[in-house]
Amino acid sequence: MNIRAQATPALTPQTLANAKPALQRPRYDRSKTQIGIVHFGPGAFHRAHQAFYVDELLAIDPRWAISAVSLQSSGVRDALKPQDGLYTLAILDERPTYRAIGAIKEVLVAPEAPENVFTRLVAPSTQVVTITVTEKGYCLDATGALNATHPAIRHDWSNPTQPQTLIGYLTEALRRRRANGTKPFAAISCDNITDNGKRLRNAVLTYAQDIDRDLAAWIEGEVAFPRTMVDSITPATDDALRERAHAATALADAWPVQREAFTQWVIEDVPGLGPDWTRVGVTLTANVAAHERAKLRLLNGAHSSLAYLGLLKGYETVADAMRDKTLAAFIKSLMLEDIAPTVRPPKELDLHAYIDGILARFRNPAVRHLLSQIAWDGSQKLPFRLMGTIADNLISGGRVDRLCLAVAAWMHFTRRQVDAGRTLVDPLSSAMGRCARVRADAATEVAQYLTLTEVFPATLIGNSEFRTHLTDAYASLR
Ligand code: CS2
Repeated sequence: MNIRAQATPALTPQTLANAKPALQRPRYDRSKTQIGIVHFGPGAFHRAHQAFYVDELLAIDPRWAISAVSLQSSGVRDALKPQDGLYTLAILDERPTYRAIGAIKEVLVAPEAPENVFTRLVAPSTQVVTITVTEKGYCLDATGALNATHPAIRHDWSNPTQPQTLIGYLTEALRRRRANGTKPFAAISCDNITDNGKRLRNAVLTYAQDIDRDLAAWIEGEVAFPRTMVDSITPATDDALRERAHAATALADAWPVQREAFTQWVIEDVPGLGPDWTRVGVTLTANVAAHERAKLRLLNGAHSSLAYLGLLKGYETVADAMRDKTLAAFIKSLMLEDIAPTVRPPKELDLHAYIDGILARFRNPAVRHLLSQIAWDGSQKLPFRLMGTIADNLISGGRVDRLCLAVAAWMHFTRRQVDAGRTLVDPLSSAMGRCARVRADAATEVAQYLTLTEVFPATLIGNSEFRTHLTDAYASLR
């Protein structure tokens, strides 16, 4: 339903005062905020997570408003520009709450006006760049290094002042800042990638070295690329949310976002992070790795396992799948017995309580999280979420059969999608489609998937114990 078509005022700074009291207003004067952060990838997760923290921050310090940059599409800009960047954040609990987020001052579409993006990136007032471009946005190869054969990276190397990629934009912006004598910004990856700060840093350094070795050396010595862990379950926006937000606020919001009440942001404690993030509940620590490993392997590993197994059983949402006692028990055992032993949690984290908390979050009936959304981009997610755990268990003698069942479920999911003529949302959809079309015995079909070296590390491809467990799991799901 197009809510805008009704005689309902749209959410704007002017109409905000007339919204129902249920809509929490920004606790600061937006007209007095200045842009101090550039964000790449203004998707739902950024707007529900980092922008929420910044909205809290602006009530303390007006220097940290966001200029959001989309590297591809204009959808978010088209939706938020008429709203002057305002949007509704629905916090999904037994009684949902609604909050007008004012942290985003503008949304730029890089291909339309790249120099506007660079103006923001090069401004001395911009001290922080945050990033949620999803795993595929970094243009990395199977080893986590910059993919030098990636067409967009090849383009940027040939046109370094007119880039298309995140890596290209960051490098060119840093080149201009260095040329102007401006201190660098901190580049803060907020994507679900193992050691995200280091992988981003290495990708930028590899890219920069091919352009200007002195620039690369300056970046290496001067630019902070802190590691982070981010967490909040953020279902994609749908018309049901637009209608709920409209009913609760009496305003029409073209693109509200929603998330669970739980949110966590852990950033590596290094100099030059811009604002005092701890004032809004962000954890600064030297030991991000422990938080990240626990979250990526336990929450995200369980999420992907539940998604593919749940979809094969015909469920639609995470909560639906968790109501299946067999599946819920499987996921709990997978987490407690197969994944937890590979996690070295922060000393302050009670792992069992953490796992129970994740399972409770999965069961939350107020959060309608589509399994099909989690199933997107499996080729980019599984290496971080399951393959490392499998590799560790093969070395330690831990169980891999249940982990392999999850991987086999991903394979069968791709086959079902292809057989049904449904879209495979994945950067490797073509290669995965070729695997899915093979009709042979289980071992042969599995061997075809094992040619996907972006998904399966060489150590697993060459491991006969892994191949046996994976083939058995695959055959059991046929
Ligand atoms: C989910 C994540 O869609 C997915 O792949 O597993 O977005 C998950 O909801 C977040 O990482 C939770 O913090």
